[in-house]
Amino acid sequence: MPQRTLARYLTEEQRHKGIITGDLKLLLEVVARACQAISVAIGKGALGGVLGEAGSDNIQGEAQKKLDVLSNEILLEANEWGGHLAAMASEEMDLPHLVPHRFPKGEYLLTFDPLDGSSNIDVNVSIGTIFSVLKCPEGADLSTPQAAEQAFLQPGSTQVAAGYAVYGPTTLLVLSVGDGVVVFTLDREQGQFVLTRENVRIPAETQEFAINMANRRFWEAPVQRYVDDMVAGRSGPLGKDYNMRWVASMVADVHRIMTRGGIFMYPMDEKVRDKGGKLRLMYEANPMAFLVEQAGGGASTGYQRILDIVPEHLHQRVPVILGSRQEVERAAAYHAV
Ligand code: AHM
Ligand code: MG
Repeated sequence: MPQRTLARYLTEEQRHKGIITGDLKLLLEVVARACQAISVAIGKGALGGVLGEAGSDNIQGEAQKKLDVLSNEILLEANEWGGHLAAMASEEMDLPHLVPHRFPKGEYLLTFDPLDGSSNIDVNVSIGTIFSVLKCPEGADLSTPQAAEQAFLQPGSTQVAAGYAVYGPTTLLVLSVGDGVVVFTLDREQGQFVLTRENVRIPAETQEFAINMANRRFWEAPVQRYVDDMVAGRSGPLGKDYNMRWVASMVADVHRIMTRGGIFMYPMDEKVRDKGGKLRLMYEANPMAFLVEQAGGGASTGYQRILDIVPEHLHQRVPVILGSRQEVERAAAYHAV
């Protein structure tokens, strides 16, 4: 049986199913190659001089790590010359990055969190890259980076593809082009992603939750009640025992849910209320919500479906509750009373 590489999977989605265009295929192959390059840099660790602080802050006021900056540069350089993109936006850049005039422009927009789970870089715990692909609206004003922001402000339901790479014991690429979720494993010797899981389905029910419990006193009342009821276990109102996991890399926590189910929450809390939440809509919540829904799960703020949110700005933040469908519905029900 020949191996189904990423290139082959994408060709089939294009040629047989007509789901993706040639340009989207090229875009996804380029993103995958960039993730491979990031994986190589991470693998070198201290030997490659990639650990530690970069000595700068990003637009969110967070200290950038060397790997945040390097991963951002790798993704920008890989994607700007191929002719498949109109513009890119990233957690690490204040404004969109326009494709330089010397290169042709394409019809897609790419957003990314180049290195998710930055606090885990220096402790050798799984980290990742998250990305989202949108169509650039006809006639969008791309004359300046400031003007270009408007083109990105589309609800997550319009995404044409989304994915993440997890740099863990193995490097994985998890992808959806709106035709279910597939997982590729990086074959380090061959230097290519090989399809290793198809038709990913998140079990509808779960007994595992992921949340930063240290923030309990800052949460809103519905989340406090819900988590208290989970912790109460079999003798509480939910009538079952739960287990808790928190990697503190969204990619790793979501990937566990893609593998065996669970519910992930970064709810609104008092510390982040003025920012709208902790996680970013355009390049964290939306791509993950798209993937989770494509795998049969749910994704909500507690009050509304994440993919329905009409973004107001590029670096907007939102509360995130996602994973096993029935559990996400239960969490939303706590918000409704
Ligand atoms: P980052 O994009 O700067 O790495 O921040 C996002 C991360 C998520 O990966 C993770 O779910 C969360 O922030 C961890 O937050 P906490 O430090 O409160 O555990
Ligand atoms: Mg992140």
